Amino acid sequence: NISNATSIAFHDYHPKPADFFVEVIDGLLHRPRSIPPKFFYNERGSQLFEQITGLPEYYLTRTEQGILEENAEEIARIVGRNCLLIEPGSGNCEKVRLLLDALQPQTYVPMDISRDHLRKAAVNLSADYPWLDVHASCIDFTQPLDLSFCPPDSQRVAFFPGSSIGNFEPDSATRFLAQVANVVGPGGGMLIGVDLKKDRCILDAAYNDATGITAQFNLNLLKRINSELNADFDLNRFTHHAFYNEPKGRIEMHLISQLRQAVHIEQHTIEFVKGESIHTENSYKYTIEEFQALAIRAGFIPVYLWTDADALFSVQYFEI
Ligand code: AVJ
Repeated sequence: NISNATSIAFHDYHPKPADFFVEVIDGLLHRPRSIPPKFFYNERGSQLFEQITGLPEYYLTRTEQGILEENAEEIARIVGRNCLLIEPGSGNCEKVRLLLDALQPQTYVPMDISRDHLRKAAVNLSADYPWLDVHASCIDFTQPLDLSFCPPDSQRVAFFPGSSIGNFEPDSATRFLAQVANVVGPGGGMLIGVDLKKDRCILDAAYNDATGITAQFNLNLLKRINSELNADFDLNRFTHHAFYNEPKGRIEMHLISQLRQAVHIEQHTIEFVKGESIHTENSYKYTIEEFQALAIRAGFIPVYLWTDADALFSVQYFEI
């Protein structure tokens, strides 16, 4: 399982693929109805998310990028060079590029469940960073990660950008970070992008863009269920609804049934009353203090953090 360049290896942990049908049916039969946000990202969904990251209202991606770019040297000083860099859910491996020249890690371990995307992304990255040892690992990041292929003595640092942590319920976020802590071990670190609490108008706008790309992104879930699970959702009878739930500190995305209707998925019939919602995503926002407290519960110690001038977004560094 080693590809043809010397600086790249591919490790397959054979992650169990999600059962789209079972999870969708389960989510739709329970009240309140829901669909897990991980299913947004089919080819069309990933394309739409790409478009979201370029929207004027969606400050997250560009702000995090700015923070990483402007502070790359300082981040490298604080994190330390020559580390072994692990990225759970590395996707296209684009964000890590902002750090590699400054950080000069010895080894980079991109981890993703999507085998083909991982392979492509790792090959592209390796071509641009021939000095870097890339160990692409096809794994579900809830699976235990065996890093015995890596130099044992280098400091392990996890990189988890994009406020992906916002998709977890705070309790599962704590459990997930505890697992990360376990993987990086004593002396290890974690560099994580966390979206911050702010004026709700800014948050509401980021998930209700004027051009309706986020609405398309949300509705694409139903399109995907129609084409992959042989369902008959009428996309004109559901509307995108996103709002900041202030008491819970999260953006919620829903698809709202515009009328009383029945939808069929294989042998199942799901009846919606007018105004009934399918909850499709939570995106938690934290204050710096709240997130540090969460990371501390997971076993981390806050070391340093960076934000933009408007304190929209944070990149936080922790150690064990
Ligand atoms: C990829 C989970 C960070 O929560 O902002 C963007 C996903 N949803 N617009 C986010 C998303 C709607 C995004 N994350």
